[in-house]
Amino acid sequence: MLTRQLRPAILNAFRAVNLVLRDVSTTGPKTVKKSGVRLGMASLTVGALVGTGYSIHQLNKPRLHILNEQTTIALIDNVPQIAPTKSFKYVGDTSGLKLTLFQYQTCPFCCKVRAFLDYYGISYDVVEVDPVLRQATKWSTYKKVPILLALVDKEKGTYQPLNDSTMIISSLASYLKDQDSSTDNDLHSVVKCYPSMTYQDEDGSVKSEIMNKYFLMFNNKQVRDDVKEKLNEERKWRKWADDVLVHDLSPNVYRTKAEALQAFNWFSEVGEWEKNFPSWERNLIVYVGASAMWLIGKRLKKRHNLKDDVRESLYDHCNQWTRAIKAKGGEFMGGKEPNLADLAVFGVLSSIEGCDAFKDLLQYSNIKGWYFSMKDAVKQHKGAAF
Ligand SMILES: N[C@@H](CCC(=O)N[C@@H](CS)C(=O)NCC(=O)O)C(=O)O
Repeated sequence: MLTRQLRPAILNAFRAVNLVLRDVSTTGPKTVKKSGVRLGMASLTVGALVGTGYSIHQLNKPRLHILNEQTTIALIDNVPQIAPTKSFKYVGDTSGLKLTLFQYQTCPFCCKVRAFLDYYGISYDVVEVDPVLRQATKWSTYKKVPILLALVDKEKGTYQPLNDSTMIISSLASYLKDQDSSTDNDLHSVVKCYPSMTYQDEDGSVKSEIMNKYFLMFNNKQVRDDVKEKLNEERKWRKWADDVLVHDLSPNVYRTKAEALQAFNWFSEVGEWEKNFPSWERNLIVYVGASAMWLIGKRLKKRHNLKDDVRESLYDHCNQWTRAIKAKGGEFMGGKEPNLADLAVFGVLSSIEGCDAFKDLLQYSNIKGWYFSMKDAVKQHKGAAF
């Protein structure tokens, strides 16, 4: 969960370390090296604090929306060949898709996409992105993860990039739904149904919003009223996962300094940072990241109106979710089988599985039964049958 608030803090610290390394390598006598290291350490601390302060200031600024235009994510043919960090191949995959997911292993939005792909048994490659330098996604103008690349023309080497977890899931679900029908169906046509609308933030930076992203596309087919009702509910809870549940995560996993450090060590373990990044960089992300996120977590708690004891907000929201499932009488929100809302909520929660907050959540809320049924369904690719 390395968010946009954390990047400036780590980047400042990263620059400070570069300064240290430069000083040490370009100066001769020991005394000069020592002062270089001291200067670097001071810069690292100041850099991290300035970055954190700036990030907190950014959090408090109101957003200004000015609509500009609508654009579709274009097809591209100039993606550099990046070796995948991992590959997941499912024997029964009949989707015909060739996908590469650019991700951070514990980003809740990336976890949502993986939950979807794993549940439906769709094969994919993973490229683990360095959260500080983000070298692996430099080819894209989109500055976040997840990004999913779908190969649409093998001969020409043309790819369809998909940005934003919800848009990725909606477009793939819409595309796959029509696979067995006679309708002429290609991924780029589906993507055209999810145009981006750009607007300007107060600081002048251009941001974008993806339209229709919670909607599935039915290619002009008639949808029965009872199905429409189910789709409305699915959409409502998918949005709830993004707008409500996800905001419980940071204040909970970074609640104390010790928990923040524990969380970052777990991110490092599952993201294999020791293998993927140099150890000084891994340590920098862990220690500066944990301190910065501990501070930022407190601001996020206020911003999202979480209870004084942030655990209570997490338990309340998870109990709200399980109550809604119980009221419908099924095992999942989707009934006997999970729907896209189940997969979204599961994906979001799975991103904190190794954190203390998750252990507490299992113990003090009603989520455990549903969560492990979901985990089982995803692990066994139960959706592949549909
Ligand atoms: N709405 C997006 C949010 C994606 C997002 O915020 N991702 C974070 C990581 S959890 C990110 O990439 N932040 C920018 C950064 O780390 O530099 C989605 O659903 O995919």
